[in-house]
Amino acid sequence: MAEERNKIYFASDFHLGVPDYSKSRQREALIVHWLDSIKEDAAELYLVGDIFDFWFEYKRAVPRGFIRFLGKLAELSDKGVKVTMFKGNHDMWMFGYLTQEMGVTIVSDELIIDRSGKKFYIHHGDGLGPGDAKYKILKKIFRSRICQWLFARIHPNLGMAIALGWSGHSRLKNMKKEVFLGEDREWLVDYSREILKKEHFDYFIYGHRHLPLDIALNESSRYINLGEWINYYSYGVFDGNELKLQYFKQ
Ligand SMILES: [Mn+2]
Repeated sequence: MAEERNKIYFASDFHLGVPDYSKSRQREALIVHWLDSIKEDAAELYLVGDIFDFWFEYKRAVPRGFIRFLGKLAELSDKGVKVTMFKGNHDMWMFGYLTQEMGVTIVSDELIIDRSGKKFYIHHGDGLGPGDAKYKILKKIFRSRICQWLFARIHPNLGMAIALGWSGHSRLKNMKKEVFLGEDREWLVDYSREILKKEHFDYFIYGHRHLPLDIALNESSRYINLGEWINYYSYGVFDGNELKLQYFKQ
């Protein structure tokens, strides 16, 4: 008999596709093992953005690759795991293909959920808090329907090449381990504290920072950053009682 599905899993920033095909395939294999290890006890799975280093859904075509990951995700969904994916700054162009194919829920910005009496605020983490004015403008362009429509008019051989070149700008940065700036300089900590002034959340969960972090904001609220799967293989698991940051080892 299958175990009871009573756990909620969170992970982000797989950046599938970089730094090259073979390294990405190795990472994909590891992710598939992780998904295999959680598929019996997971009630829900939240993939909190930048799962693909670049993803764009054309009306009748999608990017090549990632078939083992997508197949495993479909298997979990078919088994009854509720799968939710967030748009990250690298893969915000998910328009309904994954929903149609495997019932994945796509979240554009923040998602607020209540589970077992705990309140969760979940967001990829891009464009939040003070600073980063350049990206905030870019995000408006990336998210604009007309710009997306225009991009989709470019032949995919060229459009994908441009986009992969662009996303490759941050490739080197993405491969390196991020450094903790201190609680007072971590902008997502700042952003969470601002929200807390108005509304209570037990957990603030983000990706984007590429650094696994678990910081107490006050006696009943925590900031969790899910890290990434290039150096850390970190993920969050909520068992109905507490949320823990863990590290997958094969
Ligand atoms: Mn990222």
